[in-house]
Amino acid sequence: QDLFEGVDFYEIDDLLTEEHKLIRGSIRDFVKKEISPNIEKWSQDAHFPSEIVKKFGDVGAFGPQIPEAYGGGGLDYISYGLIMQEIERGDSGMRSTASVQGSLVMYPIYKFGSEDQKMKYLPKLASGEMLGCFGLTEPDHGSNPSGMVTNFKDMGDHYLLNGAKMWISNAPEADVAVVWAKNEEGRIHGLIVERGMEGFSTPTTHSKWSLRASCTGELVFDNVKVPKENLLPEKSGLGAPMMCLDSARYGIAWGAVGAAMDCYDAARRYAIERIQFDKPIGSFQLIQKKLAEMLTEITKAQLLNWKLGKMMNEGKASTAQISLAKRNNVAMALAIAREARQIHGGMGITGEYPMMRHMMNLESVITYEGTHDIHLLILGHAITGIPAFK
Ligand code: TGC
Ligand code: FAD
Repeated sequence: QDLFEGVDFYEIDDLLTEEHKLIRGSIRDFVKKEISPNIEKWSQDAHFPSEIVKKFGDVGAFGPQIPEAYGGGGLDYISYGLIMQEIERGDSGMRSTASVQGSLVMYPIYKFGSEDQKMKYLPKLASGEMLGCFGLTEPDHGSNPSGMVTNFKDMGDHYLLNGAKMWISNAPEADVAVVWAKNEEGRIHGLIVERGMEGFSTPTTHSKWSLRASCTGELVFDNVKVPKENLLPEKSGLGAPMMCLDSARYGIAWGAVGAAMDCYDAARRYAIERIQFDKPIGSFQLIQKKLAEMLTEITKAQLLNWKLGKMMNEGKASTAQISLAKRNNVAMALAIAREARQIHGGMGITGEYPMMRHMMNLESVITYEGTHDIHLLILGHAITGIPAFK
């Protein structure tokens, strides 16, 4: 039974509106009902529950920050963050499904798409009638996406797309892919590629030890004819996918706090219940130190998220500010998952408790959307004005 009640040591709830708390409550209830009872089995079986897509749509988890006119929730960025936090409290892979759909598929179509593209895709993506994925990373270009080789040629009445993307969340089940590719001049553009287009395939990536309930795959383009109206017209260059990443990385900063809270909550309960040397292990100072440090780090991360959310709402959060939060919060969650696992002793490695699953999931989260070190370098660039990437 999922007994989670939330962590709010600093009364950060005072900074939230009634609407924020209602939204958080409804997603928390959803996670307890739809995700927690099943997530261990889905993860152990490496099963992506495709029925969750429609359910996410019904509960408003897809594109909460997209205007209602296009089927989104019309909500602010703090609501969006709270939704990601609650879903990742359940599982990082489930949050991946939702954040890719909202920030990496709906957001670019909303921000860079034509009115026809918005009307065609956004309502269906918001309702979960369609699932999308985002193709930026390639086998030879991960941290350095500007080196991508996937390309398209203007054939007069259509574009011809060739290349491959790797490590793409949702790919094996996606109906549409927002794909970043270079034109003949080497300029990056976004294209909407639909399942069923000839020459387009999405092989599944097997044998992951992480995000096992999320489906990951490749996108392979072998002379795919893409209609000209599928090019996102309003922005080109690497800045376009990077703007999508700003939104998704922000959601991950909140999501990681959810995973950390779940691990802390489990560890606190276990420390009080588990008896060794005739006492609850929570009476030992070493265990209390672990719990006190977890609570401290979660509280700091919550405050960071709230302030970042305010800046996102005002449109003034910088990429480096988002990097700081993503980097800090994911590393914090991973450290807490490890400590919480240790507090559970041998029981901690089983699926009876969530920490080991969170810990393995967070190894992907600390890698995708920019690795821990790439975010450090983004901060180094902001501090010194000197990019260390090249
Ligand atoms: P750089 O020279 O810095 O920039 C190239 C052009 O892009 C512009 N730009 C931005 N514009 C708007 N917003 C941003 N955040 C921007 N960042 C960069 C920049 O102004 C420049 O424009 P222009 O007009 O001058 O050309 O680029 P670089 O090639 O040196 O690379 C910089 C670096 C390394 C920081 C960047 O490429 C990076 O962040 N690498 C990490 C790659 C990454 O995060 N990939 C994520 C793939 S998607 C994913 O992982 C989804 S997982 C989802 C899930 O399952 O939840
Ligand atoms: P590399 O770039 O090869 O990096 C390897 C190591 O080198 C890292 O430690 C890195 O920090 C370090 N490194 C690289 N460059 C430098 C440098 N200049 N200075 C110092 N160190 C450096 N991508 C998508 O486009 N869409 C998705 O939906 C998506 N989903 C994903 C899901 C999962 C489960 C995973 C694991 C990845 C996903 N990714 C996705 C890809 C992800 O964004 C990349 O894995 C990530 O950006 C790192 O790229 P890479 O794996 O090629 O590592």
